[in-house]
Amino acid sequence: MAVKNYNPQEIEQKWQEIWEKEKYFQVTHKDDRPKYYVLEMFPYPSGRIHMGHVRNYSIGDVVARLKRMQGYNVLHPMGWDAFGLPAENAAIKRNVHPAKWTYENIDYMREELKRLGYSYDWSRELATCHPKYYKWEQLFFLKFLEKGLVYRKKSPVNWCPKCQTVLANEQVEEGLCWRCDSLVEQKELEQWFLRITDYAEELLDFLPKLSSGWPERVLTMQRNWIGKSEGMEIDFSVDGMDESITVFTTRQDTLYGATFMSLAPEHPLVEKLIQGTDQEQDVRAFIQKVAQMDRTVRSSEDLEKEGVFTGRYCINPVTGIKMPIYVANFVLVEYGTGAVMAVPAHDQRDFEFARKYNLPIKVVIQPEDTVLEPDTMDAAYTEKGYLVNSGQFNNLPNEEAKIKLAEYLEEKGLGKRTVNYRLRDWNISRQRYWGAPIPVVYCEKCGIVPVKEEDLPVVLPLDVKTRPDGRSPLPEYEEFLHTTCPRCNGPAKRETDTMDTFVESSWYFARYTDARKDDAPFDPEALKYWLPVDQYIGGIEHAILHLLYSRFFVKALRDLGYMEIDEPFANLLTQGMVLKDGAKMSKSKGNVVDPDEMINRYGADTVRLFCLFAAPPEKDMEWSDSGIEGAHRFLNRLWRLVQELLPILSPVGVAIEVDGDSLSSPEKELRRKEHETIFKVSRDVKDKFQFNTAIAAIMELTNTLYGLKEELKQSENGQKLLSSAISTALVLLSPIAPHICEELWEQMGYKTRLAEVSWPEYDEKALVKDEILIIIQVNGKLRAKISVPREASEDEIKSKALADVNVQRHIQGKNIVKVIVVPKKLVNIVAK
Ligand code: L3U
Ligand code: ZN
Repeated sequence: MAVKNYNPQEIEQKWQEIWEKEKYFQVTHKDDRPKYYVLEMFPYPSGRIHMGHVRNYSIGDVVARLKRMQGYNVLHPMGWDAFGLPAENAAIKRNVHPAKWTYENIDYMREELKRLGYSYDWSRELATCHPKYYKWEQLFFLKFLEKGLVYRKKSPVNWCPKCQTVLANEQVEEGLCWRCDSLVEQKELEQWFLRITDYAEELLDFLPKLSSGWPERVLTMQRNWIGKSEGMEIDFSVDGMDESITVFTTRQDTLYGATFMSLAPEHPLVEKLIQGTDQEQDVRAFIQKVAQMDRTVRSSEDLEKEGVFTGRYCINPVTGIKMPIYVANFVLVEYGTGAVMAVPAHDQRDFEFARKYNLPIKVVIQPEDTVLEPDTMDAAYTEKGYLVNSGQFNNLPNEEAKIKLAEYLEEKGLGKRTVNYRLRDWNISRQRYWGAPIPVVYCEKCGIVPVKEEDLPVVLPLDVKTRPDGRSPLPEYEEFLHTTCPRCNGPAKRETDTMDTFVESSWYFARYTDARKDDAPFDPEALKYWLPVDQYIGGIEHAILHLLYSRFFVKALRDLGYMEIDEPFANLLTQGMVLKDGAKMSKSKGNVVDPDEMINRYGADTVRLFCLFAAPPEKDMEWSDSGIEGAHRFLNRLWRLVQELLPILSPVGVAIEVDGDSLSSPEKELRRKEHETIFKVSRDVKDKFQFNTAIAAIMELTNTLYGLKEELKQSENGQKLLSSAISTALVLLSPIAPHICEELWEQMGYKTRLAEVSWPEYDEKALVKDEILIIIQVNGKLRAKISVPREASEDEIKSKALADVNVQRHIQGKNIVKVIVVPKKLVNIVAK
């Protein structure tokens, strides 16, 4: 009989059509099974699927298919993070409309994903640039506005000159734009802010509750980003003025060592302090100079600390000494209060500043083992110690002194304990075109007026021409700009800023629960059934931005009554990168492997298998040509095995019940291997996602099948066991390489789809190795141990014993006088 060749293209298309036609992966929340919601971070429709997407989405698909087999009602949706700069920039470059470019990319990439055989419920597909999606986002904006969770203020912002837009703090990486690596500038603009800081405490408090499902690394990154510090606000009165300066410090134990004051150049009091002093001109020049500096540079440790004296002094509330007030480049107005009590002996930046400008250094914390002298110190002492030069607090350990000083200062009304966060409110205004319009208008009479709910969505006009310089066409687009005031019906102008695209990705996972709902953002019942996401999978690059914003959104929407959960993602898996020749695959490095090309050459199953086999999901994975060849060879080997045995195979089921005692030894061996494979694969994939070792176990089972098939295909019992073991291999491999497994399953004569089969159970008893250990003595001395089947005959044991290399060595050149076999125990060879 001619054996059919493995033709992935043919079978993959066939099965994708069947799954689609039979709506295998469409689910509803009206279902008795327990639910499982698995989600991968949805892509930007950038044009083509990247191998990084393939890896991300293959991991998700295995989880989805696996959970279905385990009896869950699995929600596995996909959509498009479709607004944003990349689309706009690409569209400008190619001179097409961002909408056209985006929707065409979506069509193209959807086909690419479909060719990979992912088990998505495509009926829930969404694109965030669609008015039916962002309509609800605009509604949330209005609700937030009503509640005071969104506000407008003028503030210094990060401005990317290349992208021509404002960036959130989270989008500035070491002073550079996260998108285009341009140096970020500072600008003063009226901006819309979401009050994420209202939730700082809760966002922090819930981190430990996530610790069982989230990587520790991500929790730490979020904790540091929120940056809670507990300390005090202390007031310093200004000498000769009716003003005081409030500082925030976590080191009130060093208050006696504060010898000068440093203010941020933007500090609101600076102007008053310098007016009419000799220093006025110098300070102004300095402020101008600092204004042009990048804020990240200003907060870096390497910054050359500079400042200028204001001509004024303030009074240290405990020592009474006059502290000169400086304006300094390293103090940022947005951290703490924008004023720092400088303790040069115990803070490195203050130390450098004091040395440079010859300011007094006073030691107030002494370590146990040495004595610090201000004149000989070459760095600040920032460790633990005992208080000195600190009046009534002398000799206290500094941690204790912190508490004592806090109590003392509060009692005297000189300060109060406070908590400070590093987290800032989220600036969501973007001065770009391709985003969701912010639904407010500016009325000459009424000021800022929200658009009426029933007038939503404020549709982003598509009949505009984007400008080559990247600036938004909206402020000059009259039809959009001019409107009437919802309150007074007078003339008004629309807001032309659009929302940060991270707003769209902060709630898309909830919209999937009923993506077509037209009269409300969510269906409460569906929402309640599906949320939270049980397993979220995506790149570590979103550890702070997206994951923090989404957590905030869920809490804010909960408090508005839209949902009941506290956290969006119960478990998080951050997959590693895809490398080629040790470097991240990227266009600029020219080391991109195109998934389409690989699918054309090897088929989707091979690409999926390789992505999962090459490394555990959390680790970086190195692309290798020999690796993908190897994955392909394995699928071919499995294919040929089934083709060759097809005439004797039958759809007996998986891990069939047999009477273990009546089996021959190769039958037993195969059965044991079959159950061992179920055991290993279940162990590796059910709770942890160690697909690589699971695949290795399935490969081993295939090897065993190759080794035993000739012997087993002779008998009816053997044929049954071969059928069972092959069925098992197909079931276990099916979440990873679903097409080939479905095809072979069908060829074996099964009438049900593999996609509907349950995850197999193993039989504990079948795992027991049915071999026994026999000790071999030569002339009464232990020389070897061999293992033989439990039911081996005396003759079999005898010949195996004599063939052992160690035994051979000891009987070499001697005559065998006698061989005594003690059944199941030992063999004694007498040789002279
Ligand atoms: N749309 C956003 C996004 O990152 C996600 C929102 C939820 C904010 C992974 C890689 C990436 C992410 C190595 C790549 C997913 C490219 C979608 C993508 N990915 N590598 N969209 O299209 O891992 O981490 O950029 O989880 O090279 O694919 O990526 S995305
Ligand atoms: Zn008005």
